[in-house]
Amino acid sequence: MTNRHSLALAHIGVAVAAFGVAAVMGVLQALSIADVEFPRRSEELYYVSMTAHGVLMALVFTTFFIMGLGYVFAAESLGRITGRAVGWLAFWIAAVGSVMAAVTILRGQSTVLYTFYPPLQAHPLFYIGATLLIVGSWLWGGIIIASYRAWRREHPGVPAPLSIHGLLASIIVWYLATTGLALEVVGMLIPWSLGIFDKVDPLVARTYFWWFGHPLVYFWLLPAYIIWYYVLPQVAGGRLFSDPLARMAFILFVILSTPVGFHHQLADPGITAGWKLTHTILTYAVMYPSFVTAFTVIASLEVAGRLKGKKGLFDWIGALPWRDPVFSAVALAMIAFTFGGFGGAVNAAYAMNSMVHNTAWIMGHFHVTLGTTVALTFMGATYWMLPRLLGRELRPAVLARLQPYLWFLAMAAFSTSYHIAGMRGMPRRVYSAALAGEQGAAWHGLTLVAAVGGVLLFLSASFYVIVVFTTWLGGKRITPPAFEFAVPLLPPTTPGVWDRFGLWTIVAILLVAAAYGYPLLQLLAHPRFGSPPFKPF
Ligand code: HEM
Ligand SMILES: [Cu+2]
Repeated sequence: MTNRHSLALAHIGVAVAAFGVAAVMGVLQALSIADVEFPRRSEELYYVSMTAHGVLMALVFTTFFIMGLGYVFAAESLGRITGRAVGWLAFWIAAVGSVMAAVTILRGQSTVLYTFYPPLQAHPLFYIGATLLIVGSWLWGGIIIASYRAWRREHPGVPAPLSIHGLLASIIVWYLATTGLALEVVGMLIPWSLGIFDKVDPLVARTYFWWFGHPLVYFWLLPAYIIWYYVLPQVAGGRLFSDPLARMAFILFVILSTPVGFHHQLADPGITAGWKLTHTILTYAVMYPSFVTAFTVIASLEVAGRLKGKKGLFDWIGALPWRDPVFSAVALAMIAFTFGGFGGAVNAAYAMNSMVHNTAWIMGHFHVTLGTTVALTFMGATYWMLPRLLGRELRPAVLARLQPYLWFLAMAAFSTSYHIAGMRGMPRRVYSAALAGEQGAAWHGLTLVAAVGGVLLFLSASFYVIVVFTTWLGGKRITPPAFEFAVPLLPPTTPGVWDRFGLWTIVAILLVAAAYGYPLLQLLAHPRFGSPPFKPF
């Protein structure tokens, strides 16, 4: 490969391949839950497949895609990737780690679901593989930071391009998040799986996991927000409504995305109500930058419609390029987030959480947020990048055009039915809703609708994978279009308070220390008994 974007392309290729494999598993799970028979259906296959689906989608697809996107932004906005050779090393470390983890899952030795809560125990190579994926991503973050610093030396006194501002925010969030994960995996799970410790404390492990698990969602979301702020208005023919608001939003995520993890542990013992409440309040605070994002991006799109001469209250919406898959994918992803955000506010509320905790509602929720807001944005970003990276036209164009709409409609069926089933008490992660007797009969219709949604989602996923690989191998050659980014209505001239990354990182570290220090000390000081490992199959 002589393409100057080969590093980015390699990452995107792995991401799309992981997505494709995981999509097959997703549809099998949806059928199984609805009690639809298919060859070799079994409990074991269901849990093996769900572990693979969750890990490949939530960890491999997202991380590789974000790394690829980061290299594109560094090359285009900074004009450089400092340490390309290290970039390839990081790619191979992450790829080998992902394959190691995937193989132990598919061999049935790591059926621990993507949250890998102990005392469920996986094969040591699962934990080591996951660690390597993270190590690769750490090196990637270092390369982006090094590229930024080299650019900075040549451009003193100007604010970083917005894509890089957002990317640096994502990387800081990622380093803060993965510190928790490293404490859990390296400090507890790897030695335990190797037999060095015979017991592990599930509560401490879960606390480290959610220290990682919530900012993880912002590590997915912030790169999507970069596309919303910086690419979408340009694709629509508009301007970025406000540059400082965008910069502020990214910094608020740096500060607020981590000290909120207890909202996943509202039902866990051993953490006092006061700390749970503190994290809940911070969770509501971290919704604010998302509201700012929705406002700014929609205003930017309105500018696009106005520039096309629309004067009415809503007629500018029809003037947007809904037939362009880059636009439709990203815009539908944003619409999905209004539902996702609503559900998230329910999950975070102490009392309402107890109605939906660990029910099918949760998987309805994260398929609209991660599975649509993030994933559909990444699909739109793929359609934006591929012609520019490869110098080829998207092909087959009609599949690319249909794919985002099909995903959106299929997800509406899939996710809405699981939300309702969850409110009727259906647990998540169940092999077959029909097993629950009479109660299950009440869920069965909903799970069937969800299964139809799952099949259509799979169809849409196949369209995406087909478009990516057909374009890559056989798309019509064109002069690559330029990477163009949205221009703010009022471009910034000097760096402001939101450009002070060093300061905000310190604030973020202090907040994490405050939010986790004392509760963790309490947990570690309790008399602790620990649990021996369990392997369900
Ligand atoms: C073809 C499209 C998809 C289908 C049909 C599908 C279907 C499913 C089903 C049926 C489950 C099982 C939930 C349960 O029993 O509790 C599941 C779990 C999950 N899915 Fe998807 N999904 C799809 C796409 C995605 C995407 C795009 C993502 C993220 C990028 C994603 C992330 C997850 C995660 C993290 C889990 C949780 C696994 C666990 O509980 O350990 N899915 N999916
Ligand atoms: Cu969370």
